[in-house]
Amino acid sequence: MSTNNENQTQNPNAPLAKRADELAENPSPVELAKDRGDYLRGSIAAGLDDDLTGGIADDDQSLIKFHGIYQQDDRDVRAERAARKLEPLHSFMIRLRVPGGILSPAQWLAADAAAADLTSAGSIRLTTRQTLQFHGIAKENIRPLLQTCARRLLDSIAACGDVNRNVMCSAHAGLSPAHAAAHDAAAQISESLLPKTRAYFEIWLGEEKAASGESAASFRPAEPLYGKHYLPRKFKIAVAVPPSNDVDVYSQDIGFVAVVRGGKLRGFNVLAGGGLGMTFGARETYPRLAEMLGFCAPSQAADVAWNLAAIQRDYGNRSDRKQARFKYTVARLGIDFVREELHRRIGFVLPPAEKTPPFTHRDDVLGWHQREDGLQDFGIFVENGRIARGSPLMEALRETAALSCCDFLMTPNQNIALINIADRERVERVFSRRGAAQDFSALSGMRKNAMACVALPTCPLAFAEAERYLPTLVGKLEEELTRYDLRKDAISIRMTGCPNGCARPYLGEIGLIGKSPGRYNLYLGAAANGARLSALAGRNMREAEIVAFLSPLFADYAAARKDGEGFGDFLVRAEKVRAPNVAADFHD
Ligand code: SRM
Ligand code: SF4
Repeated sequence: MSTNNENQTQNPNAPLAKRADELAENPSPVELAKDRGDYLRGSIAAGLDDDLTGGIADDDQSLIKFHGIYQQDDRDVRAERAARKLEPLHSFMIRLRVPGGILSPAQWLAADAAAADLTSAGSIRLTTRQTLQFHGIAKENIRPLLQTCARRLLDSIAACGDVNRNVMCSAHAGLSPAHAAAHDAAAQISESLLPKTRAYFEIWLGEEKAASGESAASFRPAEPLYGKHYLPRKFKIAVAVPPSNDVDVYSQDIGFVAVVRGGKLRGFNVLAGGGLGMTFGARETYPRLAEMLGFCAPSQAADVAWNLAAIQRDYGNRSDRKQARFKYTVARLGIDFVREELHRRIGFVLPPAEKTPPFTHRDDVLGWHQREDGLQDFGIFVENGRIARGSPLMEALRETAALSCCDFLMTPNQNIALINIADRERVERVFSRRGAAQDFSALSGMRKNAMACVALPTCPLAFAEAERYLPTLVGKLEEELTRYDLRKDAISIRMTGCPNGCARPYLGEIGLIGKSPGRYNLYLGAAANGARLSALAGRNMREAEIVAFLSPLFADYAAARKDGEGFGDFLVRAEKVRAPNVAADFHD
């Protein structure tokens, strides 16, 4: 596997950061909030009872993220409310933790009820990390919502915050025993890296706090991995099963690539140091692909992940949050140093990576798929992951869940698949009765491979629209694609409202990053299989400029591509764009 990160890292013997139970020098404000937070409690519980405001205190806004919750406000009405001297229209977003993305029918029904009864948005938003979010939750509804979920063994622990986030795993878990074993490994990794504090259970589920609390050292189970200050920054892990790279394994802090022999999971090639976020105008921030560390057995995966997270805990930057992700730690220390440090901590040496089939695609199987074990899966296209209140899809999913005839798999492409179906006709009847049957052949290849982040109106960091606008732009581009007979081609397009990279746009063959309302930077040339980042091709472009820029490239692609060559790969081969050689080149 060759990526544009090779030869990138050196070992400048950077000084050790403080351990997580000590306070860093020049700690960032979030480090101070964690320090004061008493293992993620802060004054969250008291803030919930304060009905003078719809929001919560500053420190608690940092701590509540570790519980999978964000304070937000409706940006569509922010200016109007400010003019009327009202506080912003606060509400909360909750993101569930669903390792590998699979929900039982009862869990789907719980999520559906929570969205319908306890949120103003009424929608379920599937995310790019195989889980779901609820938007528009009033402060007083957070507890009831989390309790509704808990009754079906669902939680939002560590879905956000400076901890290991939702662990992803290649979609279609039911495809083979190797896929199932990979899912088990993802679940074990998730479990082993979960925070141990009881704060979530006390604040949201009414568990009584132990008399002396966790802050009394003698009673404290404490946080064996995270310590008092948790990780310096969010931390992300995915398990990929080649030839599918639907999880975008190179973009993860740690990536596990399944090695399958004779239909059985033999182990994983382990990658470290990927991540996508950057800040405009800050060259020292950049997207970066993960580098290879070596091979481990399935039973070693959780230990390897735990110890890599511990290396980040001890060496990561706790002063500057823009330099705090593991990718910068790996770039600063060098991958060889990280490997040696890992070996020292786990007490054995990872053998070299093993050969795996190349990654060939990242898209989902839409429509019906007959499996070898006789069961069927049904992949459903969900535009940008939004399942709207009262939509035919929402109704059909609810009715199917009530039949208890399948499981629900949320994919890394913001889609959903009903899996493990024995009776196809039963599901088809529901979808057709509810008007939710989809004609997948009518969808263009680009639309099926489009992803947009949430952006406006809820995301406080958005400079431009994404989810609400990408479908319109795709419509305009489809007209150009049709002219060159490319309508069916699977060209990936990904849009975000800011450079943080939530829809993994730097790995889209076409990436659009919001600069300001209606204007986007254009990135081109990422590999179709996700192993190469894209490069900046245009700045501050409006819709007409984007379409005019891409149309001749579509014409060239149609005329001169090789058999099976992806759009991004063609652009690089034909020297229409220069892909960055190393991540630090990204801005040039
Ligand atoms: Fe993200 C922050 C939404 C996947 C990089 N992301 C946010 C916040 C929470 C805004 C905030 O901090 O207040 C967004 C909430 C919007 C809203 O109103 O719902 C948000 N991120 C999302 C989701 C929902 C996008 C989507 O449309 O699906 C994804 C939820 C994933 C999940 O289920 O856990 C989501 N975010 C990602 C990804 C992709 C991935 O993980 O595979 C990335 C790039 C990969 C990476 O982390 O390097 C990503 N989000 C960020 C960053 C930049 C991090 C960085 O290293 O600089 C931020 C901002 C931050 O952390 O400071 C951010
Ligand atoms: Fe918000 Fe930016 Fe993430 Fe989009 S990419 S959801 S605008 S943080």
